[in-house]
Amino acid sequence: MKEMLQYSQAVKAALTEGKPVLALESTVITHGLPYPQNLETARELEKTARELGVTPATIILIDGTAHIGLEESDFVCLAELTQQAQADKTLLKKLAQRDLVLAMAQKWSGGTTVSATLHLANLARIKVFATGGIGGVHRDWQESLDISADLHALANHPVIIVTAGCKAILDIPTTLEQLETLCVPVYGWQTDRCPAFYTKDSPYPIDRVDSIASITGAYKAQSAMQRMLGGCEKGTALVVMNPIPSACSVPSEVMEPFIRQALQEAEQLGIRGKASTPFLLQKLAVITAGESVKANLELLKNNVRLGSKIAAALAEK
Ligand code: PSU
Ligand code: MN
Repeated sequence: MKEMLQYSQAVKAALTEGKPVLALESTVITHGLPYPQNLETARELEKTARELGVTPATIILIDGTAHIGLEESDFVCLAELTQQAQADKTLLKKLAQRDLVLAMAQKWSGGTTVSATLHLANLARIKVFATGGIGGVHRDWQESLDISADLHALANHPVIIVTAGCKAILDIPTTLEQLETLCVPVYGWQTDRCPAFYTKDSPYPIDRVDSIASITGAYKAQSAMQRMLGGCEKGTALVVMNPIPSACSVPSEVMEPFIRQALQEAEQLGIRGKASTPFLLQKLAVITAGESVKANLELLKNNVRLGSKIAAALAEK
């Protein structure tokens, strides 16, 4: 069997030398943006990390191999794949953690969600991961029981993850309750209110942290406790919620009616399960005439900047 994980030269070197590495997810490439904007964004996010002295590790499945960092040839391959996938959506799948094993066996290609990226980043011993927004408890959870596998993965992988809060399409207070139940620490970066993805805040309180040292300190405390237990205890993710920059924040009064409209359309069309999140985000892009996409790109870059600073601080001796 071919190697399951394929490291880019740069990521392999950085990990060997103990230099900082930042994992990046890929559903935004496969399901969030159209070609060529998707790959331009992936390149820009990688560049943002590099400018801060951090090696980016975009994680994605190509022909059943999990790539940990991309080479130029992988970008070329992804360009072809994303173009072909416009006609045949099955060519690029949305892969959550549980989907990885069949995808590897069947040699599928696809974007890794937060749960799958956490799993692969942890396997690759990468400690910090920047994403746009984590999944969570969907608003209709009482009927659908739709709760993202991201939450379960957050409870089981000791990785620092930077996110622009909870996706606004979700039930935010219930998502925060679930994270509490799962013993997953949630920190607000220089804020004590949960950011809501496109909007910089929400009424829901979270623990505030003001320095990178508080985050790396908490991570080191967790690692030390894991060592005391001889590695029997897995540790959880530390979720750092980083608000979208004020200049790009869309007020919730503006966003909320659009979200309700998108949710209503999803219901009418019977969109459920894993199709839900990509459908809602794409619908919002159409309803807001691209405004939501612009906000999404800004918050992604913002998260890569903060994630890079955390990764750099953790790698300091
Ligand atoms: N960004 C997108 N589309 C997506 C996601 C992000 O443009 O579908 C993903 C994230 O990767 C997140 C996932 O982990 O949605 C959650 O999906 P679900 O609610 O099906 O668990
Ligand atoms: Mn779901």
